[in-house]
Amino acid sequence: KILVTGALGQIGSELVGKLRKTYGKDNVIGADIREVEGIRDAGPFEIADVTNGDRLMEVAKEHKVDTIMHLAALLSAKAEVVPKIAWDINMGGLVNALEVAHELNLQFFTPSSIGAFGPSTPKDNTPQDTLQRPNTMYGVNKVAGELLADYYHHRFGVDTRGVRFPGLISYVTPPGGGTTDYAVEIYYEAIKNKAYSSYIGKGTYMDMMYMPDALNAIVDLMEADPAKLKHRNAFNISAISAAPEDFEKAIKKHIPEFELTYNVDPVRQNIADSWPNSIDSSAAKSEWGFKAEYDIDKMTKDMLEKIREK
Ligand code: VAH
Repeated sequence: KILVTGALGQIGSELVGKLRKTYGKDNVIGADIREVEGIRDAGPFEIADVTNGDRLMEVAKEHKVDTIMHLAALLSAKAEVVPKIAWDINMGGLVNALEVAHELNLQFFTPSSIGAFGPSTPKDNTPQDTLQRPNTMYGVNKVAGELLADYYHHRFGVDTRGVRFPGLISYVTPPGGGTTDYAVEIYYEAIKNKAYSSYIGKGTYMDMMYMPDALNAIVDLMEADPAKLKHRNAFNISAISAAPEDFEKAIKKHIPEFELTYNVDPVRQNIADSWPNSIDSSAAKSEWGFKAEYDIDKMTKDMLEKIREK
């Protein structure tokens, strides 16, 4: 049985569905700080604030879970607006979730991010093991989170695992407060207005991945043979390295009159500039068989179709 925190978020809302399809509806408990109409019709759901460790423990015990997937967090741009709150949620929530995993001997997953790298990190084909001195609160949270999850593994034997997610692109639940969110907005705007004004500038490369590949990566990593894992928190994984003009090119194949313009937001541009252009996923490929199915053209075709259906 799996407890998923952040169940209403960009990853959590689709991860719960994927896990219920894979392991059975009643074996996946969604938890978030609030509930939405009808959420309990889809399966077990609990209201829990991850900064309340006792509540998290109570929910995990009540549902007799054997795994916790901790997705509740504030993303990069939002965290720069409220850094202290981001610390409390991102680190307070994480240590509470790790304590639950430790006390109840649960398998544990939490994502890191390309945001765990900073301006002094090698930007092209960023290695699995390299310098990590991010200069954003989110990045500080992600590096500290990686070290904390590794600590619970080597100190207490908790089976903690994680991936460094690139920017995730999905059509189900739009992300909130991220830096890579332009790559989601662009598809919605392409359908609605055949135009989009990007807050990230031309030539700004970042790693990206379609949500189905991200969800498969979580399941594949959690099901991997632990004896083969030389790394734990957290594996570099990426599918696409792209700049705004690459999305424009891919979209124009379906909507030829699509117009991309730029109105750079310095705050989010600074964050994006501090991140790698492309990361090296070879450790994930060799240690647990990571593979991505969607390149930018295959993702674009599916995104536009699915958004049109919505
Ligand atoms: C963000 N989408 O933009 C998240 C993610 C790699 C980016 O961490 O903050």
